[in-house]
Amino acid sequence: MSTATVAQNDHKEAQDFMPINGTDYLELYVSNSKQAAHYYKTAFGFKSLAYKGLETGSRDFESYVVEQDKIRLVLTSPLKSGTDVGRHIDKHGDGVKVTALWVDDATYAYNEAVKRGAKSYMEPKTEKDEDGKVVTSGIYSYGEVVHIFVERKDYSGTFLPGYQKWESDYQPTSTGLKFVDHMVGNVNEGRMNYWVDFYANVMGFKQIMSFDDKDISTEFTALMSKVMSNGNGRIKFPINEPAPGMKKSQVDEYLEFYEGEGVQHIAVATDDIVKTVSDLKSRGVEFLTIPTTYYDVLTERVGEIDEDIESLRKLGILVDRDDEGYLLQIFTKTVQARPTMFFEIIQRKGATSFGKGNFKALFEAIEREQELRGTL
Ligand code: TYF
Ligand code: FE
Repeated sequence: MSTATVAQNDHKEAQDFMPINGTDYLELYVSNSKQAAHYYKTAFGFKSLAYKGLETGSRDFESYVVEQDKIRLVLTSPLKSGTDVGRHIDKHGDGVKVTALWVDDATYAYNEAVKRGAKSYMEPKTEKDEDGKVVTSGIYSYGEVVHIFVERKDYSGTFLPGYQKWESDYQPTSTGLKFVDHMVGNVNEGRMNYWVDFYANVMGFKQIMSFDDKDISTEFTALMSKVMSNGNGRIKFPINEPAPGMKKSQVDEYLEFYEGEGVQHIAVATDDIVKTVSDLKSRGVEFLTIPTTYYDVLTERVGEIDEDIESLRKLGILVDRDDEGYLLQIFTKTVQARPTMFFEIIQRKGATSFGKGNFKALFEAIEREQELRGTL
């Protein structure tokens, strides 16, 4: 069976034992948080939001928080040697450490998850400042990635207690990025189903899609992927594992260079992908390119769409259709020294799928990058 399957997604939120309102923030451990923050502002159109570091009494770590619409990135670096953050960076390079999930009750979420088998990262703790209180708790996921539950219903501050507002005269205009659509993990060969079961059992997520190595393969490389979603669909976690192929797949390359399992891509939504991608390109963000012959048969493949095909061709934006509508998507090149994490820009026009019709063109584009790196 090589067909993508869409499971029924009609379960009531009331039956969800783990209600999640959305992604609260993503924290990246990086080797230079100050410059990373500048990069996300300048290149991606984020704005300065909050800061903690020496000036706020944080002696060991410095974190810059940037924001664009509902997306918040926390960029953290150590201020001295010998820290666990430093060890994480030494092993993995820059990458996502925390996927924070916005919940109404972080104690309840933690207790439910741990009761169902999650490994504890942080017991529920309450932090207060003049703007109220926040409760956070945390569990481990694949690799060294953790989920932190954030309960902020009694908080009106800028970000979290411990942070001060980051005042900056430099606030680039938005590029139209709105929210995190999905976040993809790469796990070791043979471990995809383990993590699928983890999200089902521990978090109450449902599998909404599955791609096998026949769906996701080129002449040379293959991988498998299953998509887990929470009840309201605001959290979607595809999980990839490498599949045997003639050459080293992108997932193998990731696992080798990240030295373990981790977050492969963060897909961010826009409601005007042509404008967003034009903007990002003009600010220096680099995207994977595909042969322009892709556009010769595009209308034949996906039917009529609202966008001008010539604009899509110029920008290299991909299109795919499912039963519910269509989507437009494009992928950046990897964004740090190691060939590990990248971003996807996605605009959904009804479609709830992930661009299966583009997998071949996309994976061939990735293989061309791997070829240049000598890692294929
Ligand atoms: O998230 C997805 O499933 C799509 C396609 O290594 C994809 O963005 C899947 C695997 C991969 C890169 C992109
Ligand atoms: Fe994706």
